[in-house]
Amino acid sequence: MIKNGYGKLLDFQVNGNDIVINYEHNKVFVSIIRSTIINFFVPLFRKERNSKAVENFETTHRKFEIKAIENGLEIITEKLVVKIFDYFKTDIYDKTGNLLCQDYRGEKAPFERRFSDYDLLAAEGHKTNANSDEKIYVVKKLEEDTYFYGLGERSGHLNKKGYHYVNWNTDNPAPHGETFDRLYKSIPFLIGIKKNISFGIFFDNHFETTFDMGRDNKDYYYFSAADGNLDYYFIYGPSVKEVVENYTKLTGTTPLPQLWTLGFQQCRWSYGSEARVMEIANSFRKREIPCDTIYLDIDYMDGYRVFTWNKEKFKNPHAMIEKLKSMGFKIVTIIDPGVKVDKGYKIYDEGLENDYFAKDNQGIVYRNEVWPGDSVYPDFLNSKTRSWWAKNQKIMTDYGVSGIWNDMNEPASFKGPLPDDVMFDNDGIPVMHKEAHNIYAHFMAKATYEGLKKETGKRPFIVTRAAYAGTQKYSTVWTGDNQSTWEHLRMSIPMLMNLGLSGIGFCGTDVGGFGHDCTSELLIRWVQMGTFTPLFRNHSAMGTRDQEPWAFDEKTEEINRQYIKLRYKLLPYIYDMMWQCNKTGAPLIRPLLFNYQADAETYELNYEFLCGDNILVAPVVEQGAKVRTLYLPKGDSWVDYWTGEIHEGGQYIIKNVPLDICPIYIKGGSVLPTYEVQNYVGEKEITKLTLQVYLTDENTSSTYNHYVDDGESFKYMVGEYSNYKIKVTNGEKVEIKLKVIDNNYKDSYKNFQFVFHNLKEKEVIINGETKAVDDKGKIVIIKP
Ligand code: MIG
Repeated sequence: MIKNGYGKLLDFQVNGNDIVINYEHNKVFVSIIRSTIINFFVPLFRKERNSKAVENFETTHRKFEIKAIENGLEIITEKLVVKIFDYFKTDIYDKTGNLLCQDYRGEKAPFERRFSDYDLLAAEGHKTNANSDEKIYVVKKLEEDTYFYGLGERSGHLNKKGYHYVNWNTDNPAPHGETFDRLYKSIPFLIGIKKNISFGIFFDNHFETTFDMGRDNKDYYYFSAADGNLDYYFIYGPSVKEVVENYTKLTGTTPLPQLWTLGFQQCRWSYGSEARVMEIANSFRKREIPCDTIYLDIDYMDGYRVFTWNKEKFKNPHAMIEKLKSMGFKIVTIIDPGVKVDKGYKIYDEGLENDYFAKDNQGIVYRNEVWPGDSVYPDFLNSKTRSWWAKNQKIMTDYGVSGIWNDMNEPASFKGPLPDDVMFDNDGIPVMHKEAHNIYAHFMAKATYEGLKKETGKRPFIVTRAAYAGTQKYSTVWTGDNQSTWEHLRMSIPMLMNLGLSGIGFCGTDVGGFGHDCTSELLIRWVQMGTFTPLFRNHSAMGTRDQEPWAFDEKTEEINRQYIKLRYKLLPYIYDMMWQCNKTGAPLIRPLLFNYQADAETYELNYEFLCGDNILVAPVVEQGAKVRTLYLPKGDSWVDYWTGEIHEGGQYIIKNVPLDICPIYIKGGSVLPTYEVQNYVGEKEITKLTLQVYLTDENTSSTYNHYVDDGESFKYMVGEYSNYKIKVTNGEKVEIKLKVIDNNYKDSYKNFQFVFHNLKEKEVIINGETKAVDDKGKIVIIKP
């Protein structure tokens, strides 16, 4: 529904994959993107589609039928039936006639919002109805048994039914709570499940948008925008997995990361001198707590001038970083968008001279204030600004920096928000801030990605705070300024799961919490959870108590070490899952429903998750907890990682959770590839892959794909990787087939070791040969 409405359907024309529908008051364009993806486009603001999320997406000619029906038309693809009527009312069915998504036929009727009998607030012009002045809105009928997910980074529960959210990238330093309707990222992608059928709606509009999942009125859900085009995709599953796969086909998947980025990372606002950085680095090595990465927060700079160093605190950054490299550490430095207004400062002068900054409506470079004081904002929507910014990365990589951390890119501003009419040149199609805001960070990340790629030739590592749909192509994200509270540990789990479902495969939270003082117990429980999240970074704010793994007591340190080591042991598994994520969009951290959609018991599990296909984690999220209740989904058996005990799926169990135990369950039949623990990636030459085989049910078989490459370059893109297929059949005997599918990575393993769990003295046959297991009855080594 839009301001002028549509009126009656007059006629329609078909042109390749596109259908143009003429209404009395408007034209609607429907495109058959795939048999499972339909795009609806009404050019209310710009004539052309103006997506910043979808790049280089090719469609070939699609097969579909179209026919006129009473008051409308019907489009039939291989998977969907789409009926479009007068007033652009649209109903979408699957091929067996299930109604998946139906436009609501009534008027929007928000709940009453009362102030007082004499409605002072309303008289003063305050809105009484949510979003009644939105320019565009689409209202869909809501059925009771519908569950919602996605929408990026959100506080609150996993299932988004009953929530109301706004997409407007926002840096709000107050402790994030369930009442927050907006955070740093805008990902207008909603997933629904209704009667075990899943679909997605991607509303590709980067103005301020709103999603309301039945909060306004239990009979409908809607999405709306302050301005821009109506441009949305209906994406069919029927599994959530396929919806996510299709969405990431459109917006891109997470690129394969460098292996070290999956190791442990230590951050702090700020390690502000070379001496302190070295002290931290030495501590990790001395204490044998694995760690790959140390971050430098804003204080490494000279007066917060981006691309500079405080040479008093860091006399010779290059030498320091070389030293750290020899110890196995990679350095990631923060780079904010705000450029200090300062004549004689190279970045400012260059930007000014070449017109790289955003301007006010009078054409004067716009100023606000951020960390460096008076600052200007690079116009990242401009390709020439991006090329310049990309080149600036060389300043950092020449010092030896391995990754870049982009903060404050909502963009944040200390002197009030940027006015709507701050102008971005946007390659000659000027846009106002209200159109640029939500995609600002996206283009900053893109520029950074391209710069790092060019300068290092390696897979870029970037962490960004703000993002839009599709930013996963360029950057990892973290969830900004959480607090060291139990509530925030809890909140982070559904938040990361929904980020994953929203295409962001590489994400994490500040482990231990950013603001506020952490406690030993909270850090332990947070590290246990972080072990299984893609970005595993401990970070805390200026002025808070120390939060490094050793900052509390020996027991806390020991448990930190134990879990961080577990992470390094699991690296090949986590890397496999990131490889899968790159191919299909399937996120590492995901809700149980992603793999067990037929089991509706999984739909509202907020505090447990799957780490890839094979590991279920139910972190302890309460202070002092002695037990943790958790659900094991139907359809598989589950092996308690700690005790080896086997549980049937489809039941709740209660697990004792002393401080050092985080409940971890391995899916029956799993093969988990593991490495020898290292203090950092590359410390040891890995010549042996250990395959942990979890045997449970008799007469079952399972397969696992293991991927390996050099872990840093782009050579895998020209085929330099190896891929192994492992098939396990658990019958009277245990039969293993280990096959090399692709064998183009020259430095691949020399040995494979199998570790059998629950073997029960069965005969083991590997690639047709009976193999002797060792005295523990468990280990076989072969050279293929
Ligand atoms: O206004 O760079 O979310 O991780 O340590 C605060 C200082 C700016 C906010 C980031 C946080 C970082 C901090 N930054």
